[in-house]
Amino acid sequence: MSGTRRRFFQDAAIFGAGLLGMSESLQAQNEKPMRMHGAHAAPANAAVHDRALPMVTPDLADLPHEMDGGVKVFHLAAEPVKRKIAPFKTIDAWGYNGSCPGPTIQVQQGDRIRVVFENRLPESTSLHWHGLEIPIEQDGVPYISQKPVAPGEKYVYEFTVHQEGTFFYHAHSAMQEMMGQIGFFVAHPEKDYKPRVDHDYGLILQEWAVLPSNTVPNTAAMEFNWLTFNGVSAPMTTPLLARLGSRVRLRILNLGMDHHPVHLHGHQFVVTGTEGGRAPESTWYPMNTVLVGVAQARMVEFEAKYPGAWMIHCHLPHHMMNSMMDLLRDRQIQTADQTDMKAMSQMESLAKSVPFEHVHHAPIAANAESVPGFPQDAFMEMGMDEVVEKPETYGLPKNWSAGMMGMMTMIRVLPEKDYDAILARKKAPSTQSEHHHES
Ligand SMILES: [Cu+2]
Repeated sequence: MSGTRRRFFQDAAIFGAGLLGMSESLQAQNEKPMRMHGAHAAPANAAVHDRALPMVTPDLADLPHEMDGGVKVFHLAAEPVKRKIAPFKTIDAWGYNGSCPGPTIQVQQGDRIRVVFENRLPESTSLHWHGLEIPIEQDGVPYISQKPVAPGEKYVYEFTVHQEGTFFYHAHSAMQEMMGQIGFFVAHPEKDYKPRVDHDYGLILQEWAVLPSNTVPNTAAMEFNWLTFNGVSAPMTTPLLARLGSRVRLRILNLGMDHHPVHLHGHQFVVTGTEGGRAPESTWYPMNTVLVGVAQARMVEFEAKYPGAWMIHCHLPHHMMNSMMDLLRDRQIQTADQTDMKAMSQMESLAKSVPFEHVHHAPIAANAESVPGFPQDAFMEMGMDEVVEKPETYGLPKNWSAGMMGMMTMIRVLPEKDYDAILARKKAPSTQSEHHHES
């Protein structure tokens, strides 16, 4: 095995590991040769060569499986989950296996799968397999295709996955969906897509209405104050990493109340697929913003040509911020009179009240208070680099976190040396607390 290829398995193994450890299926895949983009070594075995990379879902784990004869068996339990969506905000969501969104299920096209489902919620539920062409008795719709699964009960789903693509599983109950009951279901194609990619990342878009001093999302609300990728708001979202010159796939999935125009900085991408599977190459054209509607998935691919920390974010302005109301607790911003000194002092006291070290580095004008409309973004940009530090943030400019809010993440396109430096930090947790910033 060439050094390049060996290194690439190691990368895949590390990035596939997720928060709760790596599934057996991913370990199995990672032991097989994978192709580096470009003119790297030809694999010894064509069948293995055709295998797709596992998708990585930052801030979420993969669901492991065991084999029963030729059937891949997964265990999934619906249950209440405490989810820390921001350094100062933990919500009472519902999810699966202690995770919200639920853990990612990855299978191969053609697999026979069984999901042993357990309901640990206080009410009945079921599991729907969104986009999958399966027998009606597996469709997971209460009263229509099955009896609701009562609290404490189990239910077994079993079907063959004949499609390829980006699907999801979710409760087929509107309010439960809004409590967070969703997860990725990725079916890798029998023969990998062409061109092949070097990095494959998944992002689930969600919005939450959580009133100040509350932890339980208001699922009847139509306005949302918390926006998340994979269950966390920026700057807690773990940056995606890509080697300079590599080809990257993003799979973006939405199951909420709003549509999200997701924008990538600094690169053009093509939409290579939808929630219905791969799209023919003749339909691809350059874009940098893709509207991901409710119940849709979009797969986009691009060449990571330009080094830097490039934003990936929903471009709806109100989705590019976190809730400040929450920090105000039971006080209220005087929105009716924005020039009121009260409003500003409230914003200032809010900024001082957050229970962690943060930095407001953006200056304001000496006469700011006399300008109608002030403040807008002043005091919102709270740097909290240390609070959200992890290997993937290593080397970012000081106060980078002040520019990250709401439904945002970034892809760091890194030259070999910098990419490898981060990999090394992921392998050596003891060095993670050491601070380093480019000045
Ligand atoms: Cu949005």
